[in-house]
Amino acid sequence: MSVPSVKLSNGHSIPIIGIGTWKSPTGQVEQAVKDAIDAGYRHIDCAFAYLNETEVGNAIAAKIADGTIKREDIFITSKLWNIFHDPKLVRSAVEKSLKFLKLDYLDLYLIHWPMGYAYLNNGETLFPKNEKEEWIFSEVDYVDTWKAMEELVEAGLVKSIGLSNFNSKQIERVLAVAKIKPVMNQVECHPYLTQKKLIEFCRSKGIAVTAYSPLGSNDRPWAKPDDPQLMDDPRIVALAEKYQKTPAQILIRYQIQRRVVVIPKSVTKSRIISNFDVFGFELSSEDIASIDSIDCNGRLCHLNWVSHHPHYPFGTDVEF
Ligand code: NAP
Ligand code: SBI
Repeated sequence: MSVPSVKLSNGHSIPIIGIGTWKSPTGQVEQAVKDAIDAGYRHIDCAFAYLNETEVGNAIAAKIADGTIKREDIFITSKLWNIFHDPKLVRSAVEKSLKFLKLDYLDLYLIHWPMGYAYLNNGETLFPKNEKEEWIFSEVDYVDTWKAMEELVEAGLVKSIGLSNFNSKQIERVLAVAKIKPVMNQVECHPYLTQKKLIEFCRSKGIAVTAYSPLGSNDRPWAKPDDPQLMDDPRIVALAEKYQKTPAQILIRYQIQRRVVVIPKSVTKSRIISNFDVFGFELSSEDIASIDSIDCNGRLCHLNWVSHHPHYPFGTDVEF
């Protein structure tokens, strides 16, 4: 069975479910991506900053070599990390990801965050801070980064370009300069943060949306023991019982029915398989509405330690 897909504004299509790879350990991600491809996934969400693109690339190469897939059968996303926002650094940044992933093109390349960080130590420092542990940012405006992203499409290194973690005002600024429009905005999205307004806004501009942390990212490094766990939420658990599915399957199916691309992460083979088994049932419109009503502006990837950045996207002055 081919994976249902979402059509992008430039005519390319993205499989509606992909496997996430943030926090997937280097010793496990290669097998996880092989398991995902064997289970039917045809979309892998990667990023330079995850520091595991070499192992993801090993898995893709192995699955091409053993005949399971051809390059054109699989959709690979990577992301420009915050230290590479200077237009002069953009091409070498994508070339690093291409080399790690052992690919000659990416299907989608995203500006990972609107916030630029300083480029130090030949790019070895991903989270630059001074001796007082204060963040060091870069002056670059993401609209200038966008113009350099466009050159990657023209050079044939990437099929599509897009954004991640951009708010509506930041998207408007990109659209105002864009010769090639962003096809995607990848943002945090789950029942605690449904992103209704941002999704509507993106769609009105022809921009598709990918939901990251769709299961509540319980392995995020800053999670505290008492934080609410989305997959244990009684409202999600009740729906799982009603449909005889797992809470994760309910959360993934919710996004699919809203036509939002979804990228659950797992390195556990049984979960990789069950998370993909979401095409044989349908949530009722009442149950979708009940999930919508869970929204509580519950942002997990808030990055509030860089909220003083001039391009921090989640300020109080923006509605969405
Ligand atoms: P997530 O997918 O919401 O949750 C991952 C966690 O859920 C892991 O601990 C995983 O455990 C567990 N899990 C997976 N399937 C499960 C199941 N069926 N039952 C129980 N637990 C299950 O979190 P995420 O990694 O934050 O988000 C997904 C992907 O989105 C990332 O990996 C990354 O690719 C992308 N992302 C992008 C951004 C961005 O800024 N653009 C930010 C965050 C995330 P195991 O792995 O141990 O199975
Ligand atoms: C990293 F590689 C390191 C930290 C970190 O925190 C914020 C969330 C994020 C990100 O920027 N993109 C992710 O997928 N996770 C991340 C990634």
